[in-house]
Amino acid sequence: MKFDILTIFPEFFESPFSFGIFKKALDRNIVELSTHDIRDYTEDKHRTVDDAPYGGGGGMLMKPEPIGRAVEQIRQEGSNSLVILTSPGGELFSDETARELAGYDQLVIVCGRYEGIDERVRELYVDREISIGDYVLSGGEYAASVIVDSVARFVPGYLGNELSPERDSFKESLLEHPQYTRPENYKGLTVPEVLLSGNHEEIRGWRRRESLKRTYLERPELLDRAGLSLDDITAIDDLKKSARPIFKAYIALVHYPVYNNRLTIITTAFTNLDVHDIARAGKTYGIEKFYLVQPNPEQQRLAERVLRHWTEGEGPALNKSRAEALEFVVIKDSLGEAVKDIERIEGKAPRVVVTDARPRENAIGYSEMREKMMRSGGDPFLLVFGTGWGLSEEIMEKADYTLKPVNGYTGYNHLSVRSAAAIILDRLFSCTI
Ligand code: 4GY
Repeated sequence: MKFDILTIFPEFFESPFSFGIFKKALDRNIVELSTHDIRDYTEDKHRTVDDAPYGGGGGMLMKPEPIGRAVEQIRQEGSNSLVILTSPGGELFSDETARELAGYDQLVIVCGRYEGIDERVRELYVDREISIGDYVLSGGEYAASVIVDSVARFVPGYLGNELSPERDSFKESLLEHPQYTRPENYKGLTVPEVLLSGNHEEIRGWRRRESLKRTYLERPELLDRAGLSLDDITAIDDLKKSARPIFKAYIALVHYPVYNNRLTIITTAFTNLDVHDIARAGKTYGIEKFYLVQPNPEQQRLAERVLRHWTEGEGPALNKSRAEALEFVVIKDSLGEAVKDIERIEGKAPRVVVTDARPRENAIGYSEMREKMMRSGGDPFLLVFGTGWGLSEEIMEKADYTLKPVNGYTGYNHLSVRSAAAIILDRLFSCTI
């Protein structure tokens, strides 16, 4: 495997590749690395590599001609080569990309500097644009060295015989289990007994379970891609009983104040299906309590009778899990009463999150909201769903966050509140094993 790096700072690469395993692989001719100074491919007296952007706006861009000339000379036509541009706008680099890139005989890596490169270099020369993460570096050189190092690990022979890149994280989409070396007791912390037991079968089982536990607690989204055995799934089911990411979320279904189709404020009627389905979804996703906000006394009585049917008398015997779901439904006169109830339970007012089927300015996206909830350290949130034609402005205004509407790639958007609630709960609290 040959790495050719195009840069205006070739010296950058002197030190990173002159140590350890990479250096050894260079000496053994497993990998080759050459840096090329883009200035050497200029044709003017000042060896100019940058110029101002058309349309103004300040900053400088990398000129196309020197890069084009360099690529044309360096790229080995006909061989199995690929031209890569490192840029924050590229596809996100991963273990999988590294594995794939290791299949080429030559990687030509163009390091962007200044404000970026002329678009025509992309069009004419770049096969793949790769980003190493969502942040901006002062130059593509940092990214290029990350790519070179991680790709090299997948080049046959790079790690020697005894080590395999497959052994490490990410191939299986699981984090590494904890590791210990001597001393057995360090500052009062001792090595887990099983690792001293010499029982390799048990050690293997312990390591696997610890890997699963770390992944489940620290990077649960990785489990989505992990190849799990039934034993693994059972181990994770056990974990679910003892620990979950810390979040405290409550939901409310508001029947007043909401709009009707002419945007006047009304009270809507109790809907059996909505209450049952949202309760069961809420229970599934770890919601603490489900408030039915309904000020109408007759409607309250009706809702209570339905809930009692399942939670008292014969109900629980007929359907235990449905009873469990409906037991956490509480009727309140107003959203304010629900907030007070949470304050009483948690000793802290919840942050209120509202939902709306109509687009609004400053609405927050689902990944951002999920991160906020998962990283709140246990501070409570109240997720509010409207009925009718949506929550009144009075409620929307007072909320801490407004979620974006649930959408597909069509212009059509007419979900029932129970569908929207299920989708939103899944986006915020799903555990994908
Ligand atoms: N992130 N992943 C990255 C980067 C520096 C301005 C274009 C990244 O790959 N490269 O931040 N590169 C920028 C600096 C010009 C390259």
